[in-house]
This record gives sequence, C-alpha cells and structure tokens, in this order.
Amino acid sequence: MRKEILKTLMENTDKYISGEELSQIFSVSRTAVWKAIKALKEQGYQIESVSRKGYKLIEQTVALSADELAIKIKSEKHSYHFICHKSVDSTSSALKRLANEGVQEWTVVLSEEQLEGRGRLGRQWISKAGEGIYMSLLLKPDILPHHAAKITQIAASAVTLAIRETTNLPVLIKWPNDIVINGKKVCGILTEMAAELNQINYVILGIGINVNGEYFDEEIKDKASSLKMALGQEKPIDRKVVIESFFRHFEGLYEQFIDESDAGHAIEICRKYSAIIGTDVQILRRQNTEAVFVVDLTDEGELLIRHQDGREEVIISGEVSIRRGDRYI
Ligand code: BTX
Repeated sequence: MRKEILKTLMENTDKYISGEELSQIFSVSRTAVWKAIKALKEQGYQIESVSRKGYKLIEQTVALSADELAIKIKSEKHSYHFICHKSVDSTSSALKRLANEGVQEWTVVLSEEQLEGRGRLGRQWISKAGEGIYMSLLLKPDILPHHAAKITQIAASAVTLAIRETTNLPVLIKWPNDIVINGKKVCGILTEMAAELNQINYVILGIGINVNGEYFDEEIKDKASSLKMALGQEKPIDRKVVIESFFRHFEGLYEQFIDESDAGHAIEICRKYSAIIGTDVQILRRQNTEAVFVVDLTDEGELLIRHQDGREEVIISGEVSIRRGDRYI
C-alpha cells in the first residue's frame, strides 16, 4: 500500500491529494495513509502536508528505495523483488543467504554501502556509502554450467548500454568483467554460481558501479573513476535512472540468451565497445606476464589472442588479468 501511495504521489506532483482521497482510492483508513506517508518521509521523500489540502511530493529521495524501484522497473515476464539495505557485508553474500532459503528468481539486493564488498578471487570491492550502485540479482537459468560465464558478458553489455544511455559517457568493456572510462574502472561485475555437474541451482550476478564518488582510496585511485568524476559535473547522478536502464537492457539480452540459447547480441555489443580488441596488451597468468595482441571475442564470449610467434589462443574468462603498459588499461 505504501508503494501504491508513493506511485500516486509521483504521478501527481502538480497538486495536493487529500488523505481522504487516498484512503478512498486504496480502501484503507486515514491512519493507515498517515502511517504510510510517515514511512515514506523516513525513507527521505520530501512530502508536504497541508491541512485541508493534503499531501504533495516535493522531492524524491536520493536514497535507494525498494518501493520506487518496484514502481519504475516493471517487467511483463518476471516479478522483480527489490530489497534495499543501508549497510550490508556484501549484497552478493546477502542474496546467497536468501537464495539458500529459497527466495524467488529476480530478487535483487541493493545496499547504500558494503562493508565487505567482494571482487573476483577474494579481492575487495570498495563500496562507500551512497556513492555507488552495489546490487546483486538472483537468476536460475536452465542452462549448462559452462555457459554461465556468458551472463557476465550480458551484464557487461547491459551496464555499458545503460551508462551510455543515461550519461553519454563513452564507456568501454575491459573483458571480461570491467567497464572503464579513460582507462579507469567505473564498474566491476562478479558472477557466482551454485551448481552441480549438469545443472545450475542459481547464479548471483553482482554489479558494482562507481557513480557519485569523488575520492578513492590510495590503493585504487590510479585505476578507479566514477561516472560523476568522468563527467566533471557538480550535480550528482540519479542512481535509480541508471539502475532502471540497466534492467531494461539486461532483460532483453538475457531473454534472448535463455529463450534462443543465443548470447550473440550481447557478444556483439561487447565487441563493439571493447577496450582491448585490436590492441596490444599484457596478460598476466600464473605469475607470468606476456605481451600479446587481442584479435577478437569468439561467439562464445572468450578472448582470442595472438602470441608474438603468431600462434593464436582462445582464453576463457577468469584465467587471466589484462594490463596495458604500466596502466590498468
Ligand atoms: P575484480 O576482482 O575484477 O576487481 C577487484 C579489484 O578492483 C580490487 O582488487 C581493486 O584493485 C579494484 N577495486 C576495488 N574497489 C574498486 C572500486 N570501487 N572501483 C574500482 N576499482 C576497485 C570486480 O572484481 C567485481 C566487483 C563486483 C562488485 C559487486 S558490488 C555488488 C556485489 N556484491 C559484492 O560483494 N560484489 C559485487
């Protein structure tokens, strides 16, 4: 009901709506309306209450709100279930706990901050309060486990399209799981899976986007950037707009992958916006660094490289780290 009241206020920002009207529309008591308004104000929505006129939404909250995301992100096929925390160890860990309790597919956990945000291979993902998008999505795809890596490519394409659409920033994809701008990382993707040999139980897709941060810790300041820093603007970026755009793009690409067993469109986007195809890079694997040329992405989303002796090799994700000179990329 709180969500419905919020939706009504969002659709009527040009006028006051009385408590009486709201209680009639939703067939609830005036006290229930008052309680819902109070809860929305506590979430940060600025709602003006004027006696004998009613309520008017003056300003939406900058905080992430599960109610608002549920209003903005609608799907004909899936029922999203958004959960927003103020602080959590890791949205992916929190979602994993829920997944083990059996929550539905398309459950999304978001948090204003993460105290133990995780990257790949036990690395840390720095997740300061209010500065980024830290979210994890639960998927239960009926595919063979070895195809799950493509979900990272699908997410990378959707994040890229969403950032380009909402900010116009020319972000690129650093295969397999980073989105970069001017050679610096603005987003990392962590795809984790619980599976048996031939069957996936679930996949947790974790996405971290640096949106409004302006300072990064010493250890990452040379390789990290945020959308706001890249735009060089004062005004913060509305994270909810980026999130909505992400899900819109992700859903289409993911559906195609599941329904038609075809990640081709996503791979095409990854090719088009690749930061490394057609360039010389260093690949780091098992303590060895080697200069190679990146030829292409295969249709399976693997990286095709050419060694200096002319030999070509296909690399699967997770196997290597990629650098350019002494730069991150
Ligand atoms: P990764 O292993 O490719 O990158 C991790 C590395 O990136 C770190 O070792 C550090 O050098 C650098 N780094 C750490 N924090 C940041 C940052 N904020 N911006 C830029 N660079 C950074 C990338 O792993 C996958 C990250 C996924 C994060 C999401 S957030 C929601 C979900 N929950 C969770 O715990 N992880 C995922």
